[in-house]
Amino acid sequence: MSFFNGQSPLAYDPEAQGLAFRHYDPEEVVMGKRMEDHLRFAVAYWHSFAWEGGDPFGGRTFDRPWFDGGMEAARMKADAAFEMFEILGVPFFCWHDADIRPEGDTFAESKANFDAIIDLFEEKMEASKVRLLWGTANMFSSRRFMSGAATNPDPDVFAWSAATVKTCLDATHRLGGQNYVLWGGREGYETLLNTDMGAELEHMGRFLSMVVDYKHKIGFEGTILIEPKPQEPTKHQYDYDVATVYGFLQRFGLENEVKVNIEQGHAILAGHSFEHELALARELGVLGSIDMNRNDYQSGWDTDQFPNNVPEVALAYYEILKAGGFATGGTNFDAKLRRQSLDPEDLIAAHAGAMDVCARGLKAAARMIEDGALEEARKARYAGWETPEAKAMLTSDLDTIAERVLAEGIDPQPRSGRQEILENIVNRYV
Ligand code: XLS
Ligand code: NI
Ligand code: NI
Repeated sequence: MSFFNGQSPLAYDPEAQGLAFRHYDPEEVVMGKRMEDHLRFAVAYWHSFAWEGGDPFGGRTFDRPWFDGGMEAARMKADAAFEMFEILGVPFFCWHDADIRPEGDTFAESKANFDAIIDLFEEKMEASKVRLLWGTANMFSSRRFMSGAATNPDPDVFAWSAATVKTCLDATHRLGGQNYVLWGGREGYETLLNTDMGAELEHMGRFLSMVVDYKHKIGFEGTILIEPKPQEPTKHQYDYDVATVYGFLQRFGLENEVKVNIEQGHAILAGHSFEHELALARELGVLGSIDMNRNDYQSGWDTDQFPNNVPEVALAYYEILKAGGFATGGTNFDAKLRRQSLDPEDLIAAHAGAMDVCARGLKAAARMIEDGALEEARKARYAGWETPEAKAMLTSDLDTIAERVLAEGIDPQPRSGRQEILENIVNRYV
């Protein structure tokens, strides 16, 4: 049975009027690599197949045949998901445990449901080309996690969370996942009046260390990723942004073990741009993967819209290309339809459009790099640091430098930052 009305796989056809890719040609070579291998697209199971279209003022708007039901419904959902992967030709997908299996009455029952779906995925993945970009655990939806998972004041929730991550990491390993993601969920707090912040941070650090140890124990070769987000669901989230996460990793000696999964919308919520977060992660050596979406600039919450802003996406891929591209990471569409977009066709169109936007962004980024004008200008701006006197300062001390300023009569002359000229260069390509 087809959920997508027998839709055939989308073709690359720049002239097409209907459902097709107008810019994404997986085979096109960009800077020596196939576009598919650069972008490494993934569909997010939760938004596309588990989300019901609710908002704070109203519940379910979507009508999906798998919404109410147990294992049979979960299998139907998997059929629809794999049908869509095939139509889009995406190389990857991502899941939380809670997206793919019905919750049981006990941990053991939930685990049995989960393992049965992982068996099904294994079969389906053998029959198709799609692979797992990452798995993760949903440790925020159930009321059990209302005060956090690893940072919960109740040690039984810590234990439950450890068992959950073990189960999800085992499954990710079994399916050949490229990464394993930990997004903070409710690792944060609502009020300091009831919170022991020191204990919570300590527990979170221990928890992450155990995850890393377990990864090595089972021989999982993927990357462990943390996904920063500043607020929502809790008022104060401990994984605020890339800089905060890096400080945390350093504190627990994990900066060479864990990388970051950066989401566009989370960067905006943190008061940064996407490219800021990407550039910082690259400079710190922790750039892992991206959650591609678009955030509303006025709302103040995580709107998870499909991307449609080519200039923004181009600057993001510019930073990724400068980092040498993805290793185990990829472009996961952590994006959902608007709740009035009811039809199966909307889901296909949303992904196809987003893939085209990313393709345009990638191609523009590659041309900016090949053109070299931006990097030349950046280099020229710092050229003064190439001189031996300037280099010597970095291993010198304040009084030696002060003496030189007096002796040589140093008198800095301000120079233009040329921002508008550089923006005009970017505008040639986007
Ligand atoms: C929520 C996060 C979530 C993670 C996976 O805001 O983006 O979807 O990507 O848990
Ligand atoms: Ni995300
Ligand atoms: Ni998000």
